[in-house]
Amino acid sequence: MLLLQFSTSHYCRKARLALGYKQIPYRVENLTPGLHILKVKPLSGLTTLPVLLPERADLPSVVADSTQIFHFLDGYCSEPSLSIADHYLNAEVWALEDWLDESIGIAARFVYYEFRAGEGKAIDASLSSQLIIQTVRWQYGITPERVKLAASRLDCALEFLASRWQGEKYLVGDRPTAADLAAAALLSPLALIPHYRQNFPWVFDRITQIHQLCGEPLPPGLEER
Ligand SMILES: N[C@@H](CCC(=O)N[C@@H](CS)C(=O)NCC(=O)O)C(=O)O
Repeated sequence: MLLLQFSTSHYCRKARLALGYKQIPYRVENLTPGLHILKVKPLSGLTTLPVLLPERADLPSVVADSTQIFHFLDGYCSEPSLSIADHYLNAEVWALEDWLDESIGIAARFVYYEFRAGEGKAIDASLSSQLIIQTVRWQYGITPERVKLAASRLDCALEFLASRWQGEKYLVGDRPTAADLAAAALLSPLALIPHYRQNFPWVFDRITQIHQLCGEPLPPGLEER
């Protein structure tokens, strides 16, 4: 299988966690932001990564969107499953996965790029890096007002996740599911931000554990642990 990705994207990390969790061998092709559209749009009709190419005649030729990749991988390799056999619990898994994907991953992106452009500029103050950060901010419409809303959305999410990840071991049920893998990937950009590291250390313990379980290298900010 071939995963088309941006090496630093938290949504691409999400796809890698699932591939790793299921121990499916795969290769990656890192695309250049902007130019990626020339390759991706004809394949999927979308402009976003990750895109998975299963590269087998009996399988779909293209699976685009990290949530669709999760579903595809669950069908391709049923164990370990990203789902739960119980119908109601499974509905909760996929509702959480969708919320994390459509809302929390985007909020994390907003807060992360605001941090990298301001307080966290020293992480890489080079002109090229700051240019990329400013381009991303423009592309996604990241303004201080929208960052404030994103930060309050994250506070709400972390309060909810605390009730699950801190108390029980996993977000739904007694083993990892699509919801845990999505949360581990989509909250990973916060690992570089001192506010989150200081106030929510349990988030980063769980992110670390899930990455280890999936055989995926830790995200920036957690590597040395
Ligand atoms: N819901 C999508 C979101 C993916 C996404 O936002 N990917 C970003 C990178 S983090 C992207 O490809 N952006 C480029 C673009 O929108 O042109 C998924 O889960 O795959």
